[in-house]
Amino acid sequence: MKYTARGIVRLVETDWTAFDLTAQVAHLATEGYLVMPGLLDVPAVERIRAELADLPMNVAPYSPEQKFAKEPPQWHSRSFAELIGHPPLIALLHAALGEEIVFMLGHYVTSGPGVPGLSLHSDFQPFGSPAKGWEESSPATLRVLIYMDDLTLDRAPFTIVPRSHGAVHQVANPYLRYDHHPDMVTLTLKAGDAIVFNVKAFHGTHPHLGRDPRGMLELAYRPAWARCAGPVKEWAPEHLAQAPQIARPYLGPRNGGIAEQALGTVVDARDGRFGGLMPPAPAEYLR
Ligand SMILES: O=C(O)CCC(=O)C(=O)O
Ligand SMILES: [Fe+2]
Repeated sequence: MKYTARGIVRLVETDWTAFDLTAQVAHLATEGYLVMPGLLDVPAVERIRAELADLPMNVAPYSPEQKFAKEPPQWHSRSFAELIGHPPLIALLHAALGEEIVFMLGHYVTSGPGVPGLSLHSDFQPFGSPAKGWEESSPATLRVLIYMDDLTLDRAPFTIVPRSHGAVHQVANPYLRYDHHPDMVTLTLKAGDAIVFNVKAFHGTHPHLGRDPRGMLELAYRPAWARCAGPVKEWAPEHLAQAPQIARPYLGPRNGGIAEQALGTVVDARDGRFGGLMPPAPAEYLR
């Protein structure tokens, strides 16, 4: 068994191409994550990479090889903006989140040799934080990571603790981070593959031990009711005005959705439209 400074390397060997939509939703609901193989083809990845080449980037304090977009990439790259409504992704998101979906985040991250990796952490901050404000406080959000280069073992592969999104145990305080967790698994992928995960799941990366850089596109979506616990910045009107048609259904107000207005409402669920309350069972994909 291999180890890095972040812990054990135990590879997930699942054949993701065998999953239909029901199996995908079941895996996401039960395990807290899912891989969508070939979500983008290589020309689409390279088009976005070229459009992002002159996007201003911030450099991480811990490594000059880790860079983050300074501005939302979707207002800089037309192809990234179109990705917000990418039909195969949207089909999965509707199945997992329902009809009304709000796009909450677009991001672009590159990392290279020597980047130390991320300890296991949650992207759910129910009480906010000085660094992120209320940005990560939505109680129901899926993140989508699209890898632009093969995610090999030496290129900071993704790690996650399966089912940790459902833990109510004291060790699942979402403000804690972990290294060397024995239940952590590791994912390697091809360029254009995507990981979709519940932000409550504990995830991270191994260190970047190779020579070749890796690029990653990031998006996040929530169901309409699950607004953040406090105010977040709205998209600028001039950006919304220029957004491609395909992205518009998902560009509702970032602060929109007043869940508590439903308090006291009783819905007659006989017509079967509320099946999302019970996600499909693991039997669907363990078959
Ligand atoms: O770089 C990665 O693969 C994971 C980054 C991460 O933790 C995140 O995007 O929330
Ligand atoms: Fe994260």
